[in-house]
Amino acid sequence: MSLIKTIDFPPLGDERGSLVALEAHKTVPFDVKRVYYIFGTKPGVSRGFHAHRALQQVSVCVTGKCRMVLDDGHKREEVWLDSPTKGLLIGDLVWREMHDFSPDCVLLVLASEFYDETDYIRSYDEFKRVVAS
Ligand code: T46
Repeated sequence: MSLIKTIDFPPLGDERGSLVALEAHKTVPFDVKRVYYIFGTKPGVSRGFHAHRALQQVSVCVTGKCRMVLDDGHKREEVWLDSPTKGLLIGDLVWREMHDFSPDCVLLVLASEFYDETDYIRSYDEFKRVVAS
């Protein structure tokens, strides 16, 4: 089964332009407790390099693009987030890396839980051990 689970957000545009609505349990398959966004990423910088123990997230580049790499401890897959109507669903115990941010990239993330540093696995070796156990 592919690690890449994209969600197509229906564009609700009219003659004035475009609009996307993200609603819990409709376009986003969980209760949204937190929203954050990443912008102004410096040239050549990659981010992420961690997994979460119990967190679901949907990520979307509302402007610009970046390359998302996912790894479940057995395989690695990647996808470009390059459209404000394309979301990427990432569940528990998936290692993620974000690369090749365009200068205008704004990566919006909706999360199922409040911020909790203890939920992070920031060592790839530990991630492999947790996945294997
Ligand atoms: C993820 C990718 C896509 C907070 O205080 N609250 C928050 O909600 C978040 C997300 C971060 N922080 C603090 C923790 C660090 O001191 O902001 C700093 C940067 O966070 P981090 O190094 O985790 O950023 P990224 O870009 O590597 O990862 C973030 C999310 O943490 C992560 O869950 O999936 O974006």
